[in-house]
Amino acid sequence: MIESIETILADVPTIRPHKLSVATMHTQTLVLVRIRCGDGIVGWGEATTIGGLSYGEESPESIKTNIDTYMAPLLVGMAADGVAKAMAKLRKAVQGNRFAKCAIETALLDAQARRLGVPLSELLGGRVRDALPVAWTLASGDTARDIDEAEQMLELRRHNIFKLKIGLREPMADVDHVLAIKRALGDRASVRVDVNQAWNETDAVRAIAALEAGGIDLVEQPVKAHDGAALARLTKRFDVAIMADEALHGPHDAMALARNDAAGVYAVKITQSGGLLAALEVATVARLAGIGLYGGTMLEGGIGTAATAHVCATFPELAWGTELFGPLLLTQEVLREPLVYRDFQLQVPTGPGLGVEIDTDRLQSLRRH
Ligand code: MUC
Ligand code: MG
Repeated sequence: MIESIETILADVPTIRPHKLSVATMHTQTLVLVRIRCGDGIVGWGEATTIGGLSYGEESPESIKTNIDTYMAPLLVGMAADGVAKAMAKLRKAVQGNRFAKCAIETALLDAQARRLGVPLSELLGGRVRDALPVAWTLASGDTARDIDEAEQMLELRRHNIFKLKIGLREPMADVDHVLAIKRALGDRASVRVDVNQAWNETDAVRAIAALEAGGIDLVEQPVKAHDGAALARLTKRFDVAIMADEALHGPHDAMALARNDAAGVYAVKITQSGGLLAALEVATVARLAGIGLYGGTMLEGGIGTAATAHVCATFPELAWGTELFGPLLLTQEVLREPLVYRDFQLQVPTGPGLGVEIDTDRLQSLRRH
């Protein structure tokens, strides 16, 4: 039986300011969900967003309030081993709130996989890979600092894929910044950009042409999330791969974008999709439509990152790797044993459930009171 559902907000400083077109982050707020079950098993889930309400329509505080006030009372008392029934009840009674639903589903699935003694990936269809390529985001806002950071990552053999956050400056100033980094790194790295919806279509055409000519491999969400038609025109116009991120809020969007040939790559995010199983559906639509896959992040800590890793480990094709570096951007670790990053890859945990354990003392010191 589901005995209790508790939500915890934890504010963790980042290792440096993280500059996106929509916000500059100095801390990340983790929303952690702890589900205690009658058989003594405890499951954990997580939701994060970026910059309060600047990125998505759920804030850390709304996620906590909506779980505490509306979702937990619906689920407490239900059978803990009936995850699908619990989630069906939640979906029927609660509109939207994809991030909150994702955190709850993660905790229920973590508990159920622990109960069965299997890694979570085995409940999601089974893993076909044990390690995932991981990109690093260069977002200090300073070209020289970004190049130094990339050189360090290459030296450590931690990342050889770099995603640059742009869209804050004038488009061609951003292009200069990106191409200076690409020139410094050459063929030693894949350089990609994430515009976070900042450009109109005219700016996008000009900037993407220059980025493509300069050897950039991928352009993420150049235009507004709601402008699928512009995204489709850009996808058709350019050889460089165009990725949908904010345009992709779950399986229905995945289907609609696929019908319009609107993007060559999908960023699969568990929170944005509304849960782990919905993220698998997004990936299935992509696979059937010949769209490449990328494991996306909302800069989660260890719990959400491990959950996404279990999802991505089941993908037969993962042409664009992942960006599951969230815990590495944080100054404090909430896991007892950190996730392992080695040889440019994240090792997918092998223990039961998510395969990670929370450091409850550390969490106690980070939690908001
Ligand atoms: C996004 O838009 O993809 C992912 C990596 C990063 O630095 O920010 C996020 C959000
Ligand atoms: Mg993005």
